[in-house]
Amino acid sequence: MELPPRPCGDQLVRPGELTGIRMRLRQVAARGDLATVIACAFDHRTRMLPFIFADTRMAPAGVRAIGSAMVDCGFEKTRIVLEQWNRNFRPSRMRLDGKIPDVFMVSSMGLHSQRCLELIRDARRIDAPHRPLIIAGGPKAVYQPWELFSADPADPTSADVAVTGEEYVLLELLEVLLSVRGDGESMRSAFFRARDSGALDGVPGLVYALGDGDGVAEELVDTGIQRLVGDLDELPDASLGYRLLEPPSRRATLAPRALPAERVRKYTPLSSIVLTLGCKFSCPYCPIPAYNQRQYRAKSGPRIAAEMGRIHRDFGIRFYFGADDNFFNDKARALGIVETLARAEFAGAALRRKVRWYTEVTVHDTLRMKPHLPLLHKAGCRGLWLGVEDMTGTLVKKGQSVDKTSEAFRRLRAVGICPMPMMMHHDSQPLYTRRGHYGLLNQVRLLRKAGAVALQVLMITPAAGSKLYEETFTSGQVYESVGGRRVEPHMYDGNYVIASGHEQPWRKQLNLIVGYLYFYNPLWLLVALVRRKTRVSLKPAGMQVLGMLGLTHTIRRTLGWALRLMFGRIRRLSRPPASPIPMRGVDGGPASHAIPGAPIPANRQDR
Ligand code: B12
Ligand code: SF4
Repeated sequence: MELPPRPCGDQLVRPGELTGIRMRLRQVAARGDLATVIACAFDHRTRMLPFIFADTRMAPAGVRAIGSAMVDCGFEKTRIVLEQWNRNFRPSRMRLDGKIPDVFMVSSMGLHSQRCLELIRDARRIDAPHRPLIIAGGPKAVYQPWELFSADPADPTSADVAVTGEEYVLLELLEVLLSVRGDGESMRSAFFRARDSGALDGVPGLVYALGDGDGVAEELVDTGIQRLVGDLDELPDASLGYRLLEPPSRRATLAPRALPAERVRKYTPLSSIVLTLGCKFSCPYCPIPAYNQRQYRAKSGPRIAAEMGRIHRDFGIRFYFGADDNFFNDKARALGIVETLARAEFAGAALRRKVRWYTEVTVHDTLRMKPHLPLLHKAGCRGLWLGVEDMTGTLVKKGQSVDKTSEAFRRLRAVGICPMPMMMHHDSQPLYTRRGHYGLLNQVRLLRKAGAVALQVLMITPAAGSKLYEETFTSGQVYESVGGRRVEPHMYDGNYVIASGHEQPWRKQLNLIVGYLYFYNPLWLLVALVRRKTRVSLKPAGMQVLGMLGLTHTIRRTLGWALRLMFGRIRRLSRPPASPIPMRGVDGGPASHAIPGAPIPANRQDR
């Protein structure tokens, strides 16, 4: 199921409202002394192609955005802990300036949710009177918030509240809590009072539990779909979060101080940065358009230039990855940003001499930008990831075709921008076809000929919040276990075949490996070295080396699964995971974030 939109005309926060809340919180912050730890959940079993290396060398923008918002509002005592760097971190042992923080936040993608629950479980080991308020957020909370709560008295691993939206929702929540909090009262106690008085029900974008036992949820209240901030220039300065990073270590506890600015680049040489959000296409396997309520949001060129310049000045970071869904989505806006970056100066020098940036686009929109590709290069762009999926357009049509894809790739290469295709393997695509371009290897070959510098091949996998999600389960394609091994959340990353109607799904699993081997191998490394005198010089060779190293991890992690698929018994699910805990909206109707058919509690009269 896709996330439902808010009523037409009510999808966006009023212009200036985020700025207003930031100013109001600054006044309150001066009176309090709130200490906050924000953890980023990360399951190290997900480390393989296509993003191995980038996954740990780019401090995620989500936790940084939340940390930046806290500092911007005056809550300086905030620390960001990345499980990518601190895998032994134990929230039960965290102290900031010698005391247990008031708020513990955890951010998680769906595939890291086991680690997220482990962090919540551990935070709950702190005895109740001293326990911080536990707030969960990030994509897991957005699409499946109920999984962050437990109805099991034997394992009451529940967050206090899940934020199903962005920083604006968190700040609204904090404003309510701080307005009811008494002198010396804990944030957790203020939260319970606010919850019980109904004060949270006017903040769209929250899910909280009601129940008598500590952490045992009897029902979940969903305050609805968030309102989105339309003008991304209103967001707090994203560079602030870099000052909050916990230094990498093997300790369970926190260091006395955050990572010094001069050491930030060593651990995170790549910076992910929000430029635009949203996409006009409606690919049925993708949750992004519905999440954005069909809105397209952007920062202005000057704001982006200033942000890149500041991060470069303060932390020395040169490489930026746009957190875009489709950067070229709106040609005029994209051009505006590109033109600004091409002429921007920072500290007396052209910005483009100091920074390089990369992002995601579609083939269709790249061709619409054809005349402007040289300008894109001049603006510092050196690589684009393109959602090619299936070049023939059989799986999904979003304006791509063999000819169009090849043309887009050739044009990018010609101006010195590396095209990086993202492909999606599916049940009906064979490994190879004698004729035509339908086979996976046929397409990999075409892409290589057209100039692809890196490659991503993933199996189509049900994504929570997408149109196809439920049908993939109800049609019996999604596996529960294979050969006695349960399919775990970290396996929903497209690298494992965990949903297929194919009679020999092990073939699909091996096809992914063969597709990669066909692209990343010593022969093509050699070719890339020989042909280094092109506009992209040694980058293809570098990507070959990284690809081969990454592939060893992919093979090590997924080959055993291929064997299970070959010999093991496959058990299938017949329904998507729904909340076992009854869920309702604030008015007692169905909850916006629940899967249809999930239980709705009878209206409680005792609130
Ligand atoms: C950049 C990116 C990456 C990068 C960088 C990750 C990193 N280390 O930073 C790379 C390329 C490595 C990557 C990899 C993958 N990604 Co990715 N990625 C993105 C992308 C395009 C942008 C993420 C981002 O930085 N956004 C900007 C920040 C500011 O937004 P945010 O993270 O959503 O955080 C906001 C809110 O969620 C909220 N929030 C976040 N945390 C918290 C915490 C609290 C307490 C609160 C209150 C709020 C809150 O507030 C934030 C500010 O608004 C998103 C799509 C998108 N546009 O969001 C997909 C996305 C996050 N990726 C996704 C996926 C599936 C993957 C891969 C599995 C793909 C693959 N098959 O390999 C891998 C996983 C790799 C791994 N081992 O983790 C999915 C996650 C879906 C889900 N339900 O979890 C997304 C959402 C795309 C999608 N399909 O919808 N990805
Ligand atoms: S083009 Fe990409 S971001 Fe847009 S809907 Fe399709 S898959 Fe999602």
